[in-house]
Amino acid sequence: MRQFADELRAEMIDTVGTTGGHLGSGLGVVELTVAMHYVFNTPDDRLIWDVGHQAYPHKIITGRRDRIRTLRQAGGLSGFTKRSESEYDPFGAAHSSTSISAALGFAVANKLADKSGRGIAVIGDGAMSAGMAYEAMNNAEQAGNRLVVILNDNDMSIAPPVGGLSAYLARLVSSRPFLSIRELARKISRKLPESLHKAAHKADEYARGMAMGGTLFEELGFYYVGPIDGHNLDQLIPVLENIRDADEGPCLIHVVTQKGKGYAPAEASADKYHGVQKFDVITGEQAKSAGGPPSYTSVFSKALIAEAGRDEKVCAITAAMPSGTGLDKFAAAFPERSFDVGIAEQHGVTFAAGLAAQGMRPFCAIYSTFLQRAFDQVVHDVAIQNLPVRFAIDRAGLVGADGATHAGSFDITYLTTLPNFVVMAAADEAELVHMTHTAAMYDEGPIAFRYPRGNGTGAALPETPEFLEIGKGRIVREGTKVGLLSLGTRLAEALKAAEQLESKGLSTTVADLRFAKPLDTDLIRSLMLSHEVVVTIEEGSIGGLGAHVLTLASDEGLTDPDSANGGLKIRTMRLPDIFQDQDKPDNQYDQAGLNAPQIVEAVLKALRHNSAGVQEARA
Ligand SMILES: Cc1ncc(C[n+]2csc(CCOP(=O)(O)OP(=O)(O)O)c2C)c(N)n1
Repeated sequence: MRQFADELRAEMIDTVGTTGGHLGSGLGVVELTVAMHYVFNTPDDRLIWDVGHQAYPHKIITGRRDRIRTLRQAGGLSGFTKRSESEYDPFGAAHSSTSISAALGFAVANKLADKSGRGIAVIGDGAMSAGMAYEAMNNAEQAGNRLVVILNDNDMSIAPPVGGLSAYLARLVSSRPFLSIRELARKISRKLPESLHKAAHKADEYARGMAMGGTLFEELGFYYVGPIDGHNLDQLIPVLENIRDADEGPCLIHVVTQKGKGYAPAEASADKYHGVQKFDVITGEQAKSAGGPPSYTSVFSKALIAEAGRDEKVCAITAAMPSGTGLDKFAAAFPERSFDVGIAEQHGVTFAAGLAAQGMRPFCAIYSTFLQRAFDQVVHDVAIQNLPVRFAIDRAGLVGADGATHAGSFDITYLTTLPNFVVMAAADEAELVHMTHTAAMYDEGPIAFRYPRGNGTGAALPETPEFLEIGKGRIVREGTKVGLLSLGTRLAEALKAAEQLESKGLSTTVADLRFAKPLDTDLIRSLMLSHEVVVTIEEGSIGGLGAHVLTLASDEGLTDPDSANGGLKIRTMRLPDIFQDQDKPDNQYDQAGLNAPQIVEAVLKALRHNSAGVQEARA
């Protein structure tokens, strides 16, 4: 078993060296993965990895070794667990803290069907900071011994973990030595007759309660076992076997592991190689990114630091993503105005609402995909009360290797539907600086601005940021026949398309709308009245800019045959109505049909439709 674990670890290091991806978390659970598959009867016992980023060793030993080097690439294995990939992935993930709820669902379904399979959740200490984990534990009783929770405590989230729970787990670990085999035997021996065992168990709990208080998990109705050394197979296997054979109610096994275990460069690095580029296995040196313009994240981070320097009410909130959002730099500059709330987007948003109601100027920096989790807080706590919370929405649009679970597809749609909201999208990094400033200055209500993953366009950054007039776009290029209404960073593609259209004799206007809400109705109306074709382009799902522009046009009768511009043709370009798999972002936009050639094609098609198409249809 030891040798098998060592080989698995080596295979994983070699793989991620060639693919890049999540390394530290998987290295930390190599022994746990081996032990779980050895002891439990997967796939009938449903093994659910929280987040799923630590599941590479699990993938290697569940029939996917031959494809493991396709991880995170087009057509390859997902970087997370995925139901369609294997019967050993009973539940897909990528957003955190869902595993206990899902495992409970499996356990209860089996109970109802009188089947023996368990729901087994493996959840990290970072993921344990989210409310959902507690909501699930609060209901766990229903599952009886069919629910097993393995708390994989490596004392790390992506960044060091934060808050009272993390301190509590650290106290639990430091106040109890790892259980010895003898203690284990005493604690969970099945050899005792049931009644004696129950009495012994009660006495044991009582004694422990006297000494240090029952653990939080015991208070929630779990049978707590731990802490256990998660790299010691001689300890892991008997514990898991005992739990497997126990008739005790829901169990929580507290396993202590080390992120990055067994690979010196990972163990030595501050983030334990949570997510890495391809790297040299011998030296651990990661491939340098190609260089080029600064990332949107870093431009935002600098811009916000400048705002906070001018205004002491500016503060910032991250939900466990300080480096991903650039707020690590903000925290270094303004530690007392920076808040990492842990993986707790919902709490983070309502916390920001409270700060705003008390006169602060909070910036919630949350990826588009993770803000989804806090939608009701955005509606109920922020929008209805019209509180000036600023939302800095990173990773907007398609994100590449992380695939559908991480795509920022929906925020334009879900935010523009809310009364009171101002919603902006940056076309380049200079615009991002203006938008950060505009958000800082705007106290009338909630305001959001979105920007993509990756490097900017190389646009010169403004010395002094401008306040953008709310609800006003800008004309970037003037023409007469075709009007391209762009929102966000597709502007570059819209400009390329305009060049190509011009070369075909189609004079093209390009507008950068800046605001998805409120819409620049004057600009849109005037374009619609003076151009033959108007096309909206956005990096978001159906229901966003395109829907609002169409609604405006229909409300004002701008496309009616008897209107001033009767026969106007409007087309909307947006993300397709599917969950797109991982690929390089450029390819993803190609598949989505949002690159310059496809914009040109949409315009030509609209014009053809005008002459041949419509007549054909009428005939
Ligand atoms: C809802 C949500 N917010 C943020 C993230 C980003 N994220 C991915 S892994 C991770 C840290 C998880 O820490 P932990 O559960 O302790 O697992 P470890 O990586 O340490 O094994 C975070 C914050 C996420 N996946 N889901």
